[in-house]
Amino acid sequence: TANPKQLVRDPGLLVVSNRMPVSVKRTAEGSYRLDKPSGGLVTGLSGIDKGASFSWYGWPGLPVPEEELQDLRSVLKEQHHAVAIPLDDDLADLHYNGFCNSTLWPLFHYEGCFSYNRGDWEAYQRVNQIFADRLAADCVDGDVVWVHDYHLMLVPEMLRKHGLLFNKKITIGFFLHTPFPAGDHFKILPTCKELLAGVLGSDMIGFHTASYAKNFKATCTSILGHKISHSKVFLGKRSVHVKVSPIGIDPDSFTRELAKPELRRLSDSLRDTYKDKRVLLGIDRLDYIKGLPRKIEALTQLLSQQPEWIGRLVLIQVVVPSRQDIGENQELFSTLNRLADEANRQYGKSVSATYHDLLTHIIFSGSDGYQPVTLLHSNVPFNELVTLYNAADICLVASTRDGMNLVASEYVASQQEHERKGVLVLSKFAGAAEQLAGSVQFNPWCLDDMVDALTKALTMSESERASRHEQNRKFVVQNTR
Ligand code: GDG
Repeated sequence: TANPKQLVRDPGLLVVSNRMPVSVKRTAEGSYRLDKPSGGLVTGLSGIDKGASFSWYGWPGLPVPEEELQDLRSVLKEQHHAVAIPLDDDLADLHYNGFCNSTLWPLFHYEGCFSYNRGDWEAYQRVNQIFADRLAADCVDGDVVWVHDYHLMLVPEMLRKHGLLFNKKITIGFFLHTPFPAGDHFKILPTCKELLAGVLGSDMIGFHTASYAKNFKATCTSILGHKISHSKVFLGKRSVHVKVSPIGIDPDSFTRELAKPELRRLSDSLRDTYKDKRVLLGIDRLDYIKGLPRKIEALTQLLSQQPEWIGRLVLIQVVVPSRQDIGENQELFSTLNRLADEANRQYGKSVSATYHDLLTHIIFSGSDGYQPVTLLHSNVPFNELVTLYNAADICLVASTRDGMNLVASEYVASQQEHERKGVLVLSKFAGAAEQLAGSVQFNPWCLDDMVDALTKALTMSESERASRHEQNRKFVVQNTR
């Protein structure tokens, strides 16, 4: 069912992910607003060369009636290279909140809240088929289709079948942004075979780390019986390349932001507010994989065991709202508020408790009292994000599992011109730990280990900070996106 109009365009790159690079929001007046979502996938892919034949396909995030979608289409395409694949609300819910985020997300992050039901799986198959059908209709000979992440693992094989049917020569890539778990764990999933076969419809499959790639290949052998080599899975007549390509950031965008006088002023004000204190910084989506409660618990334990840091050490933790329909995330938010209140009551003195506008509020109200934990439940604009990265002495990433973690690299990029050379304290279960060897690494399941890592970072000599930073910097500037 190819569209004849499409046949004349030049071959190009079609990126596909669950969501488009912009989210569509309905305004109170009934029109639509387009927002840039915060999240690793969109940041990671924002450096793609968006030539004339580039399109990014995804679900718009809300049901849009067909007649209204027509108006949106040209804005999406012209301004964002985006193509909306509409989904029925109930189907989208079963796919996204059901199979994607109640089954695959916890499974891939080794979380015990994993659940499975056939209705969600059917919705997952249906959504993947809708995506594959749409792509097949739009593809022309020579196109490269690059499918992203755990939401769309069946699309490569579905698309390959279409390609064979219509004799179109397309190249299919797949990249997984999460960890790929060990085979013994993956086979908990009743539909593990179908998912593997779905991904193997690709010509090339990419992972952040060597261990995810190794797990994937081993699983292809143990579950499907395929032969493998160092970088290939063999499927009879065809072979699939398996590649390790850790996602990078654009360090220059941080350097450019840091050079702006307004940013220097904000960063200096923040440093001035905390001049007699050390600042630990966390930037995470609200998600149970990010180890957020542990960060507050580690700070509290450190203050109790080393009281000389009371009054001299603070944690500023940005918690970006995310996947708010997930029950675990709602509970997590209450837990975080409770832990922060307890820490502040136990060790803090005379400060106002709520912060709305991050920088102005911190700068103007933080100086006279002591609030060990400042929790900011909001999305912060890019210039404030860079200011925080730049002004913090330590960046703390405590994920219990994380595909890569771009925050770690962004912190390093924002400390480049900095005389303090801040320390990255990084969970050994974030993919970034395989690359950022200059970080101080710890096991987030062991609070004592985390406190030791923080203590090491706080007491490290200037020369060790500089050499660790240099090791990290080399990776960040060489592995750009
Ligand atoms: C998934 C995987 C993998 C966050 N808050 C704000 C903000 N952000 C930006 C950060 C960063 C991105 O969002 C978060 O990326 P992460 O990699 O840390 O985490 P996930 O969203 O879980 O991403 C992850 C990634 O995909 C890429 O493959 O690394 O492992 O889970 O870029 O800067 N940006 C702004 N305001 C915020 O408040 N402007």
